[in-house]
Amino acid sequence: MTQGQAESYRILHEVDLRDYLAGRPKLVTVLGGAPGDWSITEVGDGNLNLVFIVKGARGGVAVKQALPYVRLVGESWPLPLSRAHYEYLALTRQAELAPGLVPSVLHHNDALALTVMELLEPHIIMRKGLIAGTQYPRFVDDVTTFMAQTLFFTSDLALTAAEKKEGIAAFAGNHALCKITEDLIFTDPYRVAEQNRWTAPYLDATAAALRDDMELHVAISRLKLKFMASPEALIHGDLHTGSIMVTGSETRVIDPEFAFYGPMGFDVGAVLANLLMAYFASAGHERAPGERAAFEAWVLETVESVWNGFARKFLDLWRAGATGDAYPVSLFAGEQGAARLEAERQTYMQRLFADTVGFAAAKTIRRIFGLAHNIDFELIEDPKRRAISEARAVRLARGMMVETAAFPAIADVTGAARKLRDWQAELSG
Ligand code: SR1
Ligand code: MG
Repeated sequence: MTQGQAESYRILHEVDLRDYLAGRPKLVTVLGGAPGDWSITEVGDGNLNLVFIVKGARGGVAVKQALPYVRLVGESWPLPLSRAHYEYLALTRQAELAPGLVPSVLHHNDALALTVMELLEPHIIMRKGLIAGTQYPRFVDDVTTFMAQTLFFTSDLALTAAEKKEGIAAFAGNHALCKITEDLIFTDPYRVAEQNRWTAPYLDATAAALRDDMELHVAISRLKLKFMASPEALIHGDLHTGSIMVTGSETRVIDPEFAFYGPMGFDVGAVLANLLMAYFASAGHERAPGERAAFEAWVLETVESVWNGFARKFLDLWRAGATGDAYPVSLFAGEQGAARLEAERQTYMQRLFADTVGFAAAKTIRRIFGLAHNIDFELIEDPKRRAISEARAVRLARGMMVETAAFPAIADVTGAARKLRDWQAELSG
């Protein structure tokens, strides 16, 4: 699968890419027809990479190539090409652990930082579907299976201590991508940073308040430390709704270039935060009051089902066969041991839920005050309407981060979101 190690990196433009693919017999077979007739379109709308859709007479492929810099910002922000290697490693591992829930890799070239994957068609980026008000009936079951399987089977509950440490080592070099998260999510939104932006002038006072809010600074710093110092499992690392492709009947998780061994709650929190942002953005997309009420109810039900489904599946895996070195079976013998271990499992899940709530809050605030925003809010054209939706999300997020104990169950999160649906923030300007 991996080839071309001797090759040196160059950015592949359309002509080079056509030649490159034409030189790989397996890919020629997938595409079919004459290479000169293949259509090649660059469609990347993410923050970091080039993405090409290539179509031939028989089929299509998606080609992703890492750039040596952050695409969103430009060459002034260099970024290691090695992220393509970690993404390939993660995709391969996730495909073993959650078959059918990630795109299959057809070819990878480390030197070119290039990966060729199956073309997902007619899948769309879930975030775009949510903005359009579409409900996805497969999503809960698929995303909870993906998270339970990938997180449980790469944790100390399933792995031996040696296997786990090998896993940590294999991804330890992906620290430049972790640093992006450490800066953009856990630091910049809470201080003056050149790249920060928000819906001005309406959120000027809220942005200033975040910079002075010491309770929030303590809470975000605790979360940052947890992110940096808790190698619990192989996490996707950027599991927002832009990293999920869907149809009515299929779900695929894409883009794990931020993967490393980190806290599980960071992935689960990312999914919940992005659903909650879709919920708050929805008011800004409605053309008539109440028009999207059914969709909004579905989003909140989905938030609840994602946590509940994930927790149930994770616990089922743990009960069915904990092969890892954590919680040795020999320490929990007999009926009394079994009961005590079950109580401990519940305590573990409660702690994981609190992490999830905190990380979900962090993922929300970064999208409203940091560098990288999301189109759920950005596509609300009227800035005042956008600011109203964003302010509701921020109010919930601050509570979730600073008073996490006030959200002991997922229904507390959705209940608070529901109450904020029509809250009128006092805006600046
Ligand atoms: C500079 S990269 C900005 C963001 O894009 C990615 O999708 C990650 O979320 C990252 O934080
Ligand atoms: Mg991405």
